[in-house]
Amino acid sequence: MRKPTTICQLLLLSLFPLLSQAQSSPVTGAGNITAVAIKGQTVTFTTEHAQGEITVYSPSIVRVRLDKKALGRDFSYAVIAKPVETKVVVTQNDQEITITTDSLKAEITKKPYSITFFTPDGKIISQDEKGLTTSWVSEDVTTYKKMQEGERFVGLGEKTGNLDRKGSGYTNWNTDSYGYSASADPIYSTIPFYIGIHHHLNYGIFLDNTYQSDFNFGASNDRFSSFGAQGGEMNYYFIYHKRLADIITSYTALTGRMHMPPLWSLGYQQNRYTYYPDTEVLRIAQTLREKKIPADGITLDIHYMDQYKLFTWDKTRFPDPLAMNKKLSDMGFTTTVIVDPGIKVEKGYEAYESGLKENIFIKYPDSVNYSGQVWPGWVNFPDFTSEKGRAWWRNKVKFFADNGVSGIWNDMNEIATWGNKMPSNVLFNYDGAIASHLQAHNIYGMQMARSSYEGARESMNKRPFILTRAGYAGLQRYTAIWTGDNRPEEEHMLLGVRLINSLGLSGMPFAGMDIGGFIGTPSNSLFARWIEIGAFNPYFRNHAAVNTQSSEPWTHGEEVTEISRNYISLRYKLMPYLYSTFFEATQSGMPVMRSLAIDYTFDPKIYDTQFQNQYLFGKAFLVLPFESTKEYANAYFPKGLWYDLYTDEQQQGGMEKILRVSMNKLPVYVKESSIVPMQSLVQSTQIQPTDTLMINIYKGNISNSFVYYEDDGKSYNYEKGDSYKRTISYDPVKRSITFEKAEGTFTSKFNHLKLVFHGFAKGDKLNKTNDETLSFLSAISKFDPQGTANGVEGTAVKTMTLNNSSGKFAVTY
Ligand code: NBV
Repeated sequence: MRKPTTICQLLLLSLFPLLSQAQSSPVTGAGNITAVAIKGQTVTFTTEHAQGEITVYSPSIVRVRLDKKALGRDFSYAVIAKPVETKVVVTQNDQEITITTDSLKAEITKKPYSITFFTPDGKIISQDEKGLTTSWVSEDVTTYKKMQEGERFVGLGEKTGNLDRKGSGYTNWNTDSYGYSASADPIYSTIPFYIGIHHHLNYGIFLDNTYQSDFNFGASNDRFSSFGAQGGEMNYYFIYHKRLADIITSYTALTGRMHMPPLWSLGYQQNRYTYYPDTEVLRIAQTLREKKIPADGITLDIHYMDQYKLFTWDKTRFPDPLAMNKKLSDMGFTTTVIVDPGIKVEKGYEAYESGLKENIFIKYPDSVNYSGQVWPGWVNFPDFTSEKGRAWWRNKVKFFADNGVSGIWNDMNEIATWGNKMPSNVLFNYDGAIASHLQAHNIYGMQMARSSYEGARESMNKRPFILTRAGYAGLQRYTAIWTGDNRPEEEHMLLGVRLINSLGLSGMPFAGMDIGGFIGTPSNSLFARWIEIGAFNPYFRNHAAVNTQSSEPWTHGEEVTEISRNYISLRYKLMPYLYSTFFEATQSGMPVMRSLAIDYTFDPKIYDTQFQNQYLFGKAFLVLPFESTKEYANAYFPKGLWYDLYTDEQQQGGMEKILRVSMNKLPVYVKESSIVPMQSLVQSTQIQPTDTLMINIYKGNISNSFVYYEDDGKSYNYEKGDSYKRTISYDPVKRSITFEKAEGTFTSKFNHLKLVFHGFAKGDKLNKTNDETLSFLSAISKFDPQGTANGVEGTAVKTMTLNNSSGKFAVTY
């Protein structure tokens, strides 16, 4: 039976509306739009609780800003692009504002504020979750997007977890993560950019906010995906293209692209925490040469310094660093050294004294320098967010140039300190608008890498190699990155593959992981598999911690040494392909290591966790990384035709296949219609290969083109056009391979071309046709139209050798 309502209850009920009004909600939404101003490509508006601004950056990029207060200084460490003048139509009525470009339409509802992005033909690409849109809880601002049916999420930089991030949430707060677990979050760097995929559509969202940020892709909720930060503005860029690759290109148009790396940095790098004294460094270099393991880099970790003091050498271990580096250089090696940001607090120590004098250290609000503890003991930290601090560092970095060092490895720049609890009230210049540690934390590492890059570029008079552990969106403009202190475990090796793939999806092409795992000793088979995969990573370095077994290939026995030699040698032969692939990264932002989500975005199979580690290395190679413990493994071949790299055997795509795997062979396939330039084997990139460039062409049914690129590999002359660039295209309809006229002022180091045709029928006759203006047919030194059967049934490898003239010509079959 229902109890009668008491007078007291009646009184409470009648008071309830008042109570709920009086108790203000801790969540503030943007509310209704109350005023709008349209100026060119920008719409500014006021809502009940916020100020907003929407700007068209290009037909495919729209920026959205919202703040509870008036919009603040428009400043970014990540974005270097300005809005491009674009055809935009903006209309409004009482209910909504519509912004239309050639590529998309944004509809902003006024009551309350909410934004939806459409394709030109009216399909929803992304839509605010209407009840939540953008709101604040204290200083924490979040934008909520309706979760679309079947939506997937990829990218977000260096994040553990699956390729498809649906169902997970992530935090960005750069963190020193020694021996991190395969599901740890956050780890070292922050790239708040992801790509959403649904209904054969894909879009990118870049939240440009350096405070701790949080992303939710349907973790603990069935309603929305969201992104937000613990302070600052809601400031995001929405990017729409039909192809996922173009989203990366637009994102890197905003945040910049990498420069051409020095060629030597693409070679094999031998690291150790730490090789010393100098004789040991030279012994390692000598052994690599004796064992015919090609290598270019040798790296010195913290023990090269005098008591871990930056810009010093331990004079007992390294009495004459310049002489050592000269010897290494004569052997074809280039030296990289580690730097940490902390400057030892020690009277009389030059770096400390000059830092004090120039007042470049970060401080508490009462102007006392902040001290934290790291290797040298108590240290102060330069403020890389101030021009003064960066200039000081740039000047200091000359020390390395003077000592024959060409690579600077920026470690511990999250900032990492003992205790890992740097106070929030430490202040940074933040380029003219003083910021607390909360705002500056995630940007510190990138600004340190930037300072190292700028200083080294100035003083070394050639391309330096810069490596960093921490970073923020846009770091690709200055540095390469590695994935920190990983573990010698099968799971970690595959995680590393996903981390590098995810970095690549997020505009960061030059990335690597510690081959073999940092914090311990891998089994022989794991090391072998890891080296095989490393040969197909953008940055290829073997590294291991102090107090672990030494990590050179030969420490794992004869068989593993042989496997390492084979795969490292293959990488060196592929150097023309790899260097050209890096050139592509500098032009379009396309990563070197490509998650299959880039080319096969809408194929659900590639997100299956058993296939999610597979990737393309450049355009041509499908790499299938499996645990070294597996004898059989299931692979997925995306649609098309694939060639076994080792046998040329053809494999149809669009299907799964169980492969037999063994320790000495990483399954790698070549995509149909691929064009793969290779050179003869060298032991270092400093050694000239023979003057024949071998170009492998794989018969296929799709059109393809490859931009072959060369320059001196060292200087910045390429920025002035001193490069050699040639487009080679494959046309299955015309049955031709065309070499366009070479562009640029650089003379190729290859005088001859050897074309190697894979998968062509024995009966395919090859003919070379010239551009009318050229007559160098007689220059063909060898023409073998019959080809040589390579043992694979039904196919033949045919070769053709000719002079490498820079004019246009084609080969038909
Ligand atoms: O400088 C020593 C190490 C370095 O070898 C490693 O690669 C970094 O990630 N560094 C971390 C300092 C801490 C090691 C426990």
